[in-house]
Amino acid sequence: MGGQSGYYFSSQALLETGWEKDVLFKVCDGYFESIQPNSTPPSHAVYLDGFMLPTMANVHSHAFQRIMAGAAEVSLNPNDSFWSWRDLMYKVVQKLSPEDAQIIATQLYIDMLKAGYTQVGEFHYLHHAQQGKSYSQPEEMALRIIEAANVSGIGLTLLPVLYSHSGFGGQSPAAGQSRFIHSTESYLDLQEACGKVLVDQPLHRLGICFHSLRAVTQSQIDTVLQTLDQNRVIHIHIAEQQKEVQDCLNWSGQRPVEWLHNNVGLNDRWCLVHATHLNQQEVKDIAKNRAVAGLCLTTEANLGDGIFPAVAFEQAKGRWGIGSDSHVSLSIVEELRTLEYGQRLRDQQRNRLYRPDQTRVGDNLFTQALQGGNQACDVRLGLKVGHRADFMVLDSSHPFMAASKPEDVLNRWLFACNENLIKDVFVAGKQVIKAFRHEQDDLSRLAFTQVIKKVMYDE
Ligand code: NGQ
Ligand code: ZN
Repeated sequence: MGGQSGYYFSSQALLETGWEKDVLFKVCDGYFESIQPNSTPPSHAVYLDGFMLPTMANVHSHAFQRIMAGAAEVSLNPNDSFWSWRDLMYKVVQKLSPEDAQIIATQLYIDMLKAGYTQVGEFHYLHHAQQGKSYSQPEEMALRIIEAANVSGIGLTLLPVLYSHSGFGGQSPAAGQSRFIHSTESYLDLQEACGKVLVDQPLHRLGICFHSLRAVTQSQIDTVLQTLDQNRVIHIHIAEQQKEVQDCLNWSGQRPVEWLHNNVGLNDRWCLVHATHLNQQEVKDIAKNRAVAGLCLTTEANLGDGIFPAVAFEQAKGRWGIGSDSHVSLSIVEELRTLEYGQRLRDQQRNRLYRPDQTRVGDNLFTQALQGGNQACDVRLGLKVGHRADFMVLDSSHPFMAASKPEDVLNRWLFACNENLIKDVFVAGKQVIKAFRHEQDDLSRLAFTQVIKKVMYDE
């Protein structure tokens, strides 16, 4: 699937260098070939009516969990927690067929495009059939994810997950985890199979992924990293819950991020998903080694994880991206707003996440999430020559947009708009969302409705 070629014109566009007027974009085979501010549009250019922004990568997704979003908000006991939510999630997992998984992912990825995400890091661990039985081809479930990405038109950073154990020190997996389990050898086979499928699919990438330090041993991490391509990104869940930090301390005498830094080493290939519970040294170690913190604000709030130390991390010039994870929300607005508001509520102060060279909070949040998302998902998004021609247009009929000066657009959108303002979305020059709609909307929504009824309500 190649990209599109052509000319696009926007009267206000957010380039890497800031807002520019009357910008003419030449796109060649899905990539920006030239970008000219203060241009006159040629008659054949596609005219973009509204503020034009980059789209961004969603660094962390478990597609299948979309089916249970909003269905776990019922108190089952006074101590409901991340761990009781996980028990419910394991029950849902047992019911999903490959067809169901594909239908859920297709609708999810369409909704991501509508939300302004055009690349998704799919942290993929639902590998096997019920009771851990093998499918005839080990990449069966990965193929479903790839097909969903292709039908929707989103770029996929496929992160096949190595998941072998249920707790630190190589504890045997639990029954509820049987569909996730790979040995190091079978994982390397899966990686090879996925690599073959993704050749010649230019929107997609392949990365390496360990579920968590609970799920793999050090020798597994070492073997995988020595065997696979040294350029690939590496994702892991880490330090999300206090219990996980405590279990890691009991096992090793070190905290999770501390252990990873000391025993494996961090660099700019790593995306540490959540990294919620950090001490000051861990903040510095992640930042100094240029790893990305993959923040999933709405899921972390939903699961009661805790508040990421974003002010300290920003001061250390740490890199971070955003992910929708369990998909209780598909909204860049809600992720970024939740990040900033969590810091305000904790500190009882305003305007927390700015930088000396960017005092507009919305602009800083958007820029950092864009850059961190690129690094974690191994893509280059943003309106710049050489980058993939992904972009979105905000609805110019909204009074805040109609009246805004460009420098106020991100703050107005991120802090004061509740309805979705993302009207049009393009991936590699191709329009995938047109006036808030995707061409597969009707079919996909109907199929998803039926899967929800079957899986969640036994209808
Ligand atoms: C997951 N989700 O793998 O889907 C995890 C929960 C676990 C989040 N961490 C399960 N949000 O960590 O064991
Ligand atoms: Zn996750």
